[in-house]
Amino acid sequence: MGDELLPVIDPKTINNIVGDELREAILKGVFRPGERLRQQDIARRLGVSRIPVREALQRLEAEGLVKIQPYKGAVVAEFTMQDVREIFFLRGLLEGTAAKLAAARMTLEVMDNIKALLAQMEYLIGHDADVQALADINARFHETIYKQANSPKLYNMIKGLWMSFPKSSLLFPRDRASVSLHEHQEIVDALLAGDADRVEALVRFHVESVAKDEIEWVEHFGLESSEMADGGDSAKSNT
Ligand code: NI
Repeated sequence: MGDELLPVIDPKTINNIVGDELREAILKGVFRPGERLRQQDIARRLGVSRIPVREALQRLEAEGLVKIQPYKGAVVAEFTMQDVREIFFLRGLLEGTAAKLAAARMTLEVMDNIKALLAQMEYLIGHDADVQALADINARFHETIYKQANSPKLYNMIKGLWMSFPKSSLLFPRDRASVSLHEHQEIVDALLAGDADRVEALVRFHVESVAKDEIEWVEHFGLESSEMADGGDSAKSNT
């Protein structure tokens, strides 16, 4: 045990940490769609060598967040309306299915957690909480339901779709939060009633309803509108 003073860090761990940091920065809009990702700059910012940065960029390319172009190097992937529509369509199908499976396996304990998250969202909206707090509570509400489906592959596919394009492209008018709250309430009521088919239909409707608002917003302001939208009365949120 004499080497305790020299902790060995697995290169795989460094690659994962760099990959997670980069993914988060892209999803949060620190790097914008179309922006160049210079290995050297990123390595310096994260205090690592270029090797884990290169590996992380390759992994993010496989995930669809980064494009590596000849001569130009890595850039943050840009998204079209067709991409947005396709992702929301698949999300509606998968999230509806996960919620239906969850409804059939619901327990009192998980139901209590879901009700508490709904109450927290209502509180946050009533207290004019910041958009990140609303987005977090929304994500936890959905995750808690989908986990109860007990289908890890389905859950990972949903999370993959959530992470498949930069959220900086996704902005909603602030009143979206109250619409979502109402739709969440209906989902909770159907879960309490044990009506799995209704739960599936409501979750699919909820995702489609978010998609509709998102697409209207993007058609109005364009895919790259966050500066303008952040200055106005808008909210970022998953669903
Ligand atoms: Ni939602």
